[in-house]
Amino acid sequence: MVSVTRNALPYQLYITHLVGTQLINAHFSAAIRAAVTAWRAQLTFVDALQQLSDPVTLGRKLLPDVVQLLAHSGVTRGDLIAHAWEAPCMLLIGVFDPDDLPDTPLDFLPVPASETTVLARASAIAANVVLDSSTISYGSENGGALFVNLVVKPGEGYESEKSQKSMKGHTDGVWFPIRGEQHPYDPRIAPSPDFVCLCGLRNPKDVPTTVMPLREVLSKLTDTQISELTKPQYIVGPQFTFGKRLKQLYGFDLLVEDSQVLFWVAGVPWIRYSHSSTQTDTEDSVAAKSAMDAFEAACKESTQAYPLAPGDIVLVNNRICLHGRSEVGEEYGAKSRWLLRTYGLDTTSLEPSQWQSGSTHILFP
Ligand SMILES: O=C(O)CCC(=O)C(=O)O
Ligand SMILES: [Fe+2]
Repeated sequence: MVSVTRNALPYQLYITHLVGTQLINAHFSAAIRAAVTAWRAQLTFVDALQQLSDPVTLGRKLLPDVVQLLAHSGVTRGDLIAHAWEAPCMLLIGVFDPDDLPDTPLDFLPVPASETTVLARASAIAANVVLDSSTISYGSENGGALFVNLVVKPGEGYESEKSQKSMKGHTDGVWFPIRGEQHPYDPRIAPSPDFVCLCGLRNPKDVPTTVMPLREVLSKLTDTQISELTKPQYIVGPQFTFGKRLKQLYGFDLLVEDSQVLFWVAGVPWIRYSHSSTQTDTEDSVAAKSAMDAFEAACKESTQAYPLAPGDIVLVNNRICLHGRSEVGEEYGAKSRWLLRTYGLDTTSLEPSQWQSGSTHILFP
């Protein structure tokens, strides 16, 4: 017997697992593609665009079709949900055709109304609903827009620079509590997303989105380091995209103290981390800081690259996986890199006050 292992799985099992993963993703991609194509064929462009503004109703509409198409391939919805909580991320290749796009926008908003962006958005909504996830946004990020362009912003200053740069491993919405926990400032504050959905529209230089599976990261740490990361001793601030609005809303220093980086949820490790937004307390936190440094190094060593091609969608599980990206570069507009982003969250246990009033998909705050 060859005793090669990957992530502690015997080699043969590892290969079977890999084939299974790719196969289930391919079935999921094909089912979404077929369901969204059929949906789109019945509508005028204006009606299709209009339906995107109500993701709950659209999701309900698309769900039975996707589930039925999956059943033809021998995949149940339960299989898929289990897979989505097992795999760090799901790469769906060729979900939509990217052949009707204007030039890459110069800002995160607005998302241009084109055939391709409509298909991409409907596909992301379909993917989320099958995973028992609502497609959501936060009122405090980009004005509550459900989808945003991830593009290079021209000009001077921090925002422009950041849009060109690489990103280290992080979870999105890091200032928000993990699902199941309450925010210390205000119980109305909704949880961070379960899934980060990135749709590839353009990526001429194959700049990868990167993912770091948490289990792999943790396998490189000592028990002591893991135990430090689990202690409520870290300070978490809001990521840049949320900061300004949150400060207006709360009007005081927004750092959450006594936060954990690592959580054990029903025996499964969950992560809340961003290099730029997570700090340790001052002098007496040597062990906390060194565990964070080791975590950061382990993330770097556990990085997998996903250069999204136009028409692909990646669903990153924001609890059991970190993500980032390589450097994008200076080019903007024209045919430069362009992703669309939205979020997925299991909202079944949310209180009415955790929604922005009057909205079915924008969370508070
Ligand atoms: O550009 C990418 O590939 C990912 C960007 C990202 O993670 C973010 O904007 O939070
Ligand atoms: Fe991100």
